[in-house]
Amino acid sequence: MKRKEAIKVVVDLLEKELVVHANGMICRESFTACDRMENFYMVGSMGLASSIGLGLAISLPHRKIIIFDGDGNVLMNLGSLTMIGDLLPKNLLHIVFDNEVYGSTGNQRTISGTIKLEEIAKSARYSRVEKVKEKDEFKNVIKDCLKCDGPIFILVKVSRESDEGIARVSHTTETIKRRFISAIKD
Ligand SMILES: Cc1ncc(C[n+]2csc(CCOP(=O)(O)OP(=O)(O)O)c2C)c(N)n1
Ligand SMILES: [Mg+2]
Repeated sequence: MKRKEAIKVVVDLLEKELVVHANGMICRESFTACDRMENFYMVGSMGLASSIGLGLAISLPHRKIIIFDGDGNVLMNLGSLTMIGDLLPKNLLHIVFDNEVYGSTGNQRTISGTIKLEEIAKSARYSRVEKVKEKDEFKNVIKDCLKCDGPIFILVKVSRESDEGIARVSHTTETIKRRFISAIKD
């Protein structure tokens, strides 16, 4: 499964969930699939989508918070997983698109091929941890997880391909923030 296909699987099932995106191609592919007010696109700050998602989950317990993360991003901020495991927000769904590379900057190898991120999530007390490779399997898992309490961690194994020339997020950072704040108020 390509990362853009995996992203589309989730996007097609979304309603009012708030989605915090890790930086890089994950933002661009989600923006291209469906640009939503409820999307917070992280620009620049690698690793922090999970920290922002955790903060939102604690502040907005009535809203479902989804994190679109990458393996390189998770590895940069592993402490965030342990903080999620300490606070155990029920409304948090953490999805990691794992291509075993820093895809957005030229496919340099990450260590997610040898270090099992799903085992770290289990140790960090996520209430449910899934690892999926196939699209249909991912569809079924995500449908179920959207209905369940968390914190849930889904590791989605994806290929390294990206589309040449895919659009960048065209909003300014101020617009991303303003739209997202109005989506939170809804
Ligand atoms: C602190 C910091 N280091 C490096 C970068 C450059 N950078 C942007 S995205 C990215 C790769 C992210 O990798 P991953 O989370 O695995 O996502 P992928 O691109 O593979 O989907 C890197 C290294 C950055 N933005 N910030
Ligand atoms: Mg990656």
